[in-house]
Amino acid sequence: MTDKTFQHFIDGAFVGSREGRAFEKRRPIDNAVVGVVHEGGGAEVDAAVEAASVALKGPWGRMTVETRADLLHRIGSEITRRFDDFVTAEMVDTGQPKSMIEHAFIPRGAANFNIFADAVKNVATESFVTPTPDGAGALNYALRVPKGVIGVICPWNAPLLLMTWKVAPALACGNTVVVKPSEETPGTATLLGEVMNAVGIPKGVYNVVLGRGPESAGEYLTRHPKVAAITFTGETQTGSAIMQAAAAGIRDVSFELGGKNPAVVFADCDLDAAIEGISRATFLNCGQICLGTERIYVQRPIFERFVSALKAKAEALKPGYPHDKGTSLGPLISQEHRNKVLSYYRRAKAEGATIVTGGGVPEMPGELAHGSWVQPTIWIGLAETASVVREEIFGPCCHIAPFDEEEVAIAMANDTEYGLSTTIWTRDLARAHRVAAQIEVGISWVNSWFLRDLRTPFGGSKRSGIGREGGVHSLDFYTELRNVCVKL
Ligand code: NAD
Ligand code: 6OD
Repeated sequence: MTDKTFQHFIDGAFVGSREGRAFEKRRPIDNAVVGVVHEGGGAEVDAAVEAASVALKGPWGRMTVETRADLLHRIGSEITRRFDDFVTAEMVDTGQPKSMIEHAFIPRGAANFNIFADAVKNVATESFVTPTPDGAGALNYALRVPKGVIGVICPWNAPLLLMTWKVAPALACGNTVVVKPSEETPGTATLLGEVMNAVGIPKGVYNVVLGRGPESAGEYLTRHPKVAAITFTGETQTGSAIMQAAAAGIRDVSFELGGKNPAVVFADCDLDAAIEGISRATFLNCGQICLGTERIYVQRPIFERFVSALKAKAEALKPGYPHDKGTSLGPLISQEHRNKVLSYYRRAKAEGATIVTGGGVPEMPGELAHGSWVQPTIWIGLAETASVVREEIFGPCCHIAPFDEEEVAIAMANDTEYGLSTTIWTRDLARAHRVAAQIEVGISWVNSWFLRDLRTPFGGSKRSGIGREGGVHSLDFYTELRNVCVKL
């Protein structure tokens, strides 16, 4: 069944690839072909970057901040008005449960535009009065100016949320964008093109070129000399390739990359709350959340209770059709990703793990038997050197290890090349502050997980990223500060 053609959105219009290059879009629930995705190359990227460059000099470039902010609010409202279309597009692309997409992902698409529309109107710049020999002084003040054309490269795991997290502040600051969504998830990025036209965003401000990464739209976009800055979310290795491309033009980058996030659970915690929070952190979105937990350290007195309670949570998850009310677990994004996750399931066994639950593929009925399903999986008993404890798997799985002393838990949590997020569970507030300050990550949650305030700095340490986005940090990345010095 091939019922949809996904085209690029360039200069306000949907267009196909010039050379007719395209690939099939398969849905993860049953691996059925549900559409054809046009694949962009050099010609499409050139056209999109040209449209975005021209738009900078048109009405968009002359618009006041207030008018721009008003337009951004209208984008937020239009996403909300077309809520069901966005939910459906994301459900087809990712196969995740409708209830989760409705509650966690699509509302964030609208919220991203609303929050940055407000933020950009309220951001101040610095000014200094400088003494001069004649005593009259000089006044320095800084202007925020857009950087230009921003290249936005996105992953597949929360397509609308992650794309708009970058597009909204970029537009709020007066830039234009060329977006390259993941080859796996073309749906919501193209739908957003319709929204842009509906609310009157000038043509060329928002462009989408579909395609893959290497030797395809992604690589051409990152190498394009007229792209002023690149914002990327995805794998650390891909970040490294993009950084090399950006180096050629000395372009700025903002990177949100991989993670191998630890949870630290102290014996004095509210155990029910910890189980609830960590089961979301490990299994939500079938474990395909960069902030998710794949390593859990539990203080010895509650270790057995914790393991059996998390096992019960894992075994209660119900895989199935996304729109079924009882479904609480979706598939992985693709057969390729499933092969990767299952290779870690085999490796865990070979490395000597005790499998608490899962470790394989669930039996699915009918057409679902062809989908990218895996069982939620918990291991114990591995050394900290085991590959499944060290490498990002990006699936619904975790290793749980006991600890005795706080310092040991901190050391184990920090023994990784990544540094994105952690979740700490304790009733002792002094300990919570102490531990949070010592774990080497961009984001620490205490007695919670994925609780977001969009004004706060978001990003990773070590190999989990470069820079911070969120609130004023996004505005800093998407603008250039230009100092004006006036002799008085
Ligand atoms: P990926 O790096 O494979 O792909 C991301 C995007 O980059 C895709 O659009 C892809 O086509 C493009 N791409 C690939 N190679 C490229 C190249 N050489 N040049 C330009 N573009 C290229 O990542 P993924 O598999 O889509 O997503 C999963 C990864 O993303 C995981 O590692 C996860 O941790 C990470 N992630 C991080 C965050 C965060 O906030 N830190 C958020 C979500 C996902
Ligand atoms: O909440 C966010 O702003 C954000 N960037 C979340 C990332 C989720 C990763 O899968």
